[in-house]
Amino acid sequence: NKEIPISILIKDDSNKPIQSFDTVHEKKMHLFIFSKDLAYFSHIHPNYKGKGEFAFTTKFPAGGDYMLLSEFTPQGGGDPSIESHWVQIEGKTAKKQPLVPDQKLTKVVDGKKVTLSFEHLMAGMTVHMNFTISDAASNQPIKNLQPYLGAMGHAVAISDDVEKYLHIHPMTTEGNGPKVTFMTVFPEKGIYKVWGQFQQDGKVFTVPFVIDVEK
Ligand SMILES: [Cu+2]
Repeated sequence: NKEIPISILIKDDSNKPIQSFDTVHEKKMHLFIFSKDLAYFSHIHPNYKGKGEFAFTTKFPAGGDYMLLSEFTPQGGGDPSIESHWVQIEGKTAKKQPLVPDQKLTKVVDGKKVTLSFEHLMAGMTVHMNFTISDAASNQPIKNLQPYLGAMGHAVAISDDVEKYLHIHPMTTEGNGPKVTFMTVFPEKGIYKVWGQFQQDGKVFTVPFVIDVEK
């Protein structure tokens, strides 16, 4: 619960700082923070200071282990690099939250009712994940989503052992809601936590689901 300044230095194989990074989805770096039990999630855009160094400050909600996972693309480097690092935060730890698959894939977040649906939810094959968003109070479909970081939404999925990570962008966007479809392949069966992030009226909302991917 204290603001902690953190810097990340990106070096190449010969230990030299990488100087230039491509802007991808409007940012040079996308950083995700997960608590070990995946109860806590944060998506941050560190500032690029130059000479390979990115910096940000953040507050961790409790003591314990957190994974910092960054995505960045060295200029001319093609696919994004994904690097992760565990940090240990001092202080009183939170009670570990068990990761249990949701029985009902509908959540209400910030006045929005969000339903997640799939055609097939199996490892190793293409999965279409549909997020359907309505106004929780009026039950009316939301049709005025705004692009968030250059897409109609972003989704991140991570396995319960915090080993397998997926950053998923929507397929061709049809309008501005109420349905946003993402396409991905889960590499292995197991329990994953998924966070969908969308924007309406200039505000980002994040909706989490815990899903069980079959073999
Ligand atoms: Cu980002």
